[in-house]
Amino acid sequence: NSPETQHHVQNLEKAGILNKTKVSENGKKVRKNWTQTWTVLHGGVLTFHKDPKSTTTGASNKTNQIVPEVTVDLKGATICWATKDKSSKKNVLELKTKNALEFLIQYDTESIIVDWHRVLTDTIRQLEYQ
Ligand code: I3S
Repeated sequence: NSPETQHHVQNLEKAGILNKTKVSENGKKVRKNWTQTWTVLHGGVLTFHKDPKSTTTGASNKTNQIVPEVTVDLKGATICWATKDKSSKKNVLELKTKNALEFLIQYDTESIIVDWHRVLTDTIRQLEYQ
């Protein structure tokens, strides 16, 4: 965990809206539930936030609107382009975490998802050396 490696990972930061769904947990397939999520990459951790529209409480309470839903430690994770059998959508990434969670991440605009693929790949690679 050298200062230099930390510096590299800290430079790999990104945020934006993506569509995501969990597809599997501990080797068990779960029912897809695609939702739009504010996604933040920071310090080697990816955080999906709850869709403000989908929260049942405090829709009028601004402080409640952006709530972290899932945090994914990217150390030991893998990212790749999903094969066609994984989804009928285009531009789909498959993220598998060290603790056996699998997510699909998708966005219709290709350049946006290509950027996420690059930054997630670089982050995961950097974390290997920590
Ligand atoms: O891989 P699947 O099961 O065909 O995924 C689709 C379904 O989850 C569907 O919902 P229900 O079958 O639960 O009603 C979703 O609406 C679709 O979006 C899922 O497929 P895509 O190809 O969009 O990932």
